[in-house]
Order: sequence, then C-alpha cells, then structure tokens
Amino acid sequence: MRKSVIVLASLALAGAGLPLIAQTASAQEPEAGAKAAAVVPYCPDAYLCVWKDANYEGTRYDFKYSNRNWGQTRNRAIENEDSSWWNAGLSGSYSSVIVYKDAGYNGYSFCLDRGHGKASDRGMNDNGNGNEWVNSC
Ligand SMILES: [Ca+2]
Repeated sequence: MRKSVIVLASLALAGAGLPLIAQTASAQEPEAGAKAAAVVPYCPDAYLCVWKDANYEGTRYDFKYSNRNWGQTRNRAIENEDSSWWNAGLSGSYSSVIVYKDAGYNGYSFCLDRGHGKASDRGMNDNGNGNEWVNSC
C-alpha cells in the first residue's frame, strides 16, 4: 500500500512538472527571432574569437593582439577559413577590432565593437587574413 502511494505521489509530481515546462517553452516562442539575433557565443575576455564555421561553430581560434597576417601566427589554420567572428575585447582603448580580407590590413574589412560579432559574412567568408585592434569602429 505504501509503495503505491509513493508511485502516485511521483506521478502527481511529474504531472505537475509538465505544464510548467510547456509554459516555459511557449513563453519563449515569441522571442525566438530576437533570441537568435542576440546569441552571445563563448569567447574569452580580451580576445577576438574566430570560428571555422558560421554561427560560431567549428574550431575556434583566439586572437589577443593585432596580427597583420594570420598565416604567420600559431592560429594559421584559420587563415582563409574563417566564417564567424566575435569581439570579446576589454573595455577602454583598443576595444574594437577590424578584420581584414588581405594580409597587411588590406582589402575588404569589417569592424566589430566590443560585445559584437558576425555569425556570417559573405564578403569575408573563408577569406580573412588579419585583425587590427582600434579605439572605435
Ligand atoms: Ca569556414
């Protein structure tokens, strides 16, 4: 008898939990679009993070300083393979970062303020070669 009471109590708890989960999910649905645009990937403080794939996926490479040519860094594997970027730079001076298509800070580029990124970029995709920290975009 006691056993069946415990089972019933467990079922009641499980039943009570389900509507809560469903409610939470439906409450987030209207924000799905905004949520997708506000994704903040993990990127260590003080770094420009660069991923091999779009949407901050695949192997991540971190750049702390300015680099005229990614091909001459230990992160050379991401040269011309980059597909998404996030600026987790420190506040204050040199908090924004420009990503360049060509070595020597040349060619097509875009600038990311601190706390901003690009989940994809048609012009830069698999083309990046350098990054330069600047005071502002
Ligand atoms: Ca890529």
